[in-house]
Amino acid sequence: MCVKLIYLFCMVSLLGCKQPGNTTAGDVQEKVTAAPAFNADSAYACIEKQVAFGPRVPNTEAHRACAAYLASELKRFGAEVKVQEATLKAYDGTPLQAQNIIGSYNPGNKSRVLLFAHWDSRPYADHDPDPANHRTPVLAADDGGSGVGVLLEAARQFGLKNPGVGVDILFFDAEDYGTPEFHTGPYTENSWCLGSQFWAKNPHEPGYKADFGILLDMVGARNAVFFKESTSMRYAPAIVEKVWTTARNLGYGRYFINARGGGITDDHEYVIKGRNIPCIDIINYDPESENGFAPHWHTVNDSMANIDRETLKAVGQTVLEVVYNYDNRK
Ligand code: AHN
Ligand code: ZN
Repeated sequence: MCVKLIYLFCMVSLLGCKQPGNTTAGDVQEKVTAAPAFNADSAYACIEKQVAFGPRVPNTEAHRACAAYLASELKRFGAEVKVQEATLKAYDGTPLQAQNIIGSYNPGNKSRVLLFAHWDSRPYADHDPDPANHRTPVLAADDGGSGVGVLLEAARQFGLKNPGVGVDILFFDAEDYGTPEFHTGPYTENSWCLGSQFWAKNPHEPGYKADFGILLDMVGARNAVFFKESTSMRYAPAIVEKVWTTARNLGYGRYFINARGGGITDDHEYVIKGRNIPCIDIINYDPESENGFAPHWHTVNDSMANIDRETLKAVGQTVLEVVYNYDNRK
């Protein structure tokens, strides 16, 4: 009788008290789904910091300084950091001193999510309305800076709260050194995405695999629109649906449009084909607009003036939600 009473008392206190450790099934479920709040101010500051170096064009001092900054930030946020150096050949034969920068969380976990963005700046504003600017390097607040800014803030959150799953944040170099519009020689499609092409053939870890990947490209502009990009839909339709549904449920449906966009040559293509990892590209590209990309794209106006915290929040919170909710045992 006495033992039974003690047992009853223990059960009541176990169920009744919401102390740490005394979790009910409902609490456990809540914990799995609780992504931390993405701080858009912090992402914005990361973009400002990159832009302050000047255009991060390969073979320049700004590029070297920014690479050191990115690696040290990832370390500061608790990631295991690797820097992959390579000399890559540009469309015109110029040797580019490139660095792919990788920050890993839970490196021992076999189940992994790959989050990536390019960090280099385009050497030519060759889409500027003024031809006099075509050889001016781009500041790349949006085209380069924004994806990195969002992922650095995500990294800070991974350092504060373990996402459980393995996460690799990969900053690709030399994405934007593609054949310029003014070049009179042959146009080569594979002149873009040089850093990801190299990495796909020489991953930072032999045989590297991830369950899926998400590329962020131009995710910082005011009123950005993310359509379901074609290559993503072909190779990773389930990931597209997961991300777009998550965004809609968070109230970000005005950014993540529930319609198909065009196909974009981008880093995800090389990660998909080279490493057999299903990847998607979240990219500000409107198939119904005149040139598809935002008006500041590859112009001297790709500055902080276009960057909007609300867009950063929509993308960043969606990515955190997907990562913290991902459980490959489900
Ligand atoms: C092409 O223009 C072929 N691809 C666009 C990839 C890109 C450039 N993303 C950012 N800058
Ligand atoms: Zn670009």
